[in-house]
Order: sequence, then structure tokens, then C-alpha cells
Amino acid sequence: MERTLSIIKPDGVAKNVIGEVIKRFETAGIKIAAMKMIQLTKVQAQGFYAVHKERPFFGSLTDFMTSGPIVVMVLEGEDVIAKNRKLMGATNFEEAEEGTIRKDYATDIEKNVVHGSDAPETAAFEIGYFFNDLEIQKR
Ligand code: YYY
Ligand code: MG
Repeated sequence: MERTLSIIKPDGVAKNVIGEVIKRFETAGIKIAAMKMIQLTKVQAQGFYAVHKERPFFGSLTDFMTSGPIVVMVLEGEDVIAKNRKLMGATNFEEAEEGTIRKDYATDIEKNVVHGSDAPETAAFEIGYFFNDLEIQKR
């Protein structure tokens, strides 16, 4: 069993697609092991996206991520890191496959509805950034 971190970003919450995104996870057989709605501070967003701190879009991305509430989830299942990335679609919605979350709901390369960890190491860091062990359901 593998775990990954998923975020419904401020644009996804504002567009009322929380349920739609979660439905896609559940339909794909993915289990939700933890979930909460929060609003990040700038410092918290910078810490979460620290790997991108030298990128030109870092300032804009971290402003956007603090612009409204987000839904943070721990997803669980076999091969869930790759499965979630597949359901999300490419970073740039214009390049995302038909039927993916980003193709259907993103409006902008930055405002792309969802985040998903991209590897086991980043998943471990990102889950630990938002949840302690007691907040994650065991089955
Ligand atoms: O993992 P993923 O979200 O698909 O993309 P990353 O390359 O990790 O970039 C994180 C985040 O940064 C992306 O979801 C949107 C934003 N971004 C951007 O605004 N402009 C870019 N050229 C690349 C990424
Ligand atoms: Mg990424």
C-alpha cells in the first residue's frame, strides 16, 4: 500500500469541484486516509513548495496557494502516487489528457486545481508537512 498527498487548490475550492475531485479518487478505488480544509500562510506555502524556490513562478505560485482555503488529503492505495498523477493530468492543462481533472477544470498553468506528490520521497515529506501520524487512519 502506498500513500500520497493531494491538495485541492484555492481555484478548485472556489469552483465548487471538491466533490467532483474526491468522486474521481473514490471511483478509481483510492481511499482517503486523512482530510482537512485549511488556508496557508505565505511562509507555509513557501515551505511546502521549497523545491521550486529558485523558479520564476515561485512568488506567484505561493501567493496563489495562500489566496483561499485548500483541501489537503492523504490518499492511499496500490500505486496511488502514479494513479493520482494520471487522474490529475499534465501540469499545463492545455497538454493534459482528455478526462483528467486538470483538462476538465484548470484555466491556467498555475491555477490547475490539484496538487499530487510526484514520488515516494516527496509524498513522505508532503504528508508530514500537513499531518501527524495520529491524524492518518490505519486500515
Ligand atoms: O507537480 P505539478 O503540480 O504538476 O507541477 P510542478 O512542476 O511541480 O509545479 C508546481 C506548480 O507550479 C504547478 O502545479 C503550477 C505551478 N507552475 C507554474 O505556475 N508555471 C510553470 N511553468 C510550472 C509550474
Ligand atoms: Mg510537482
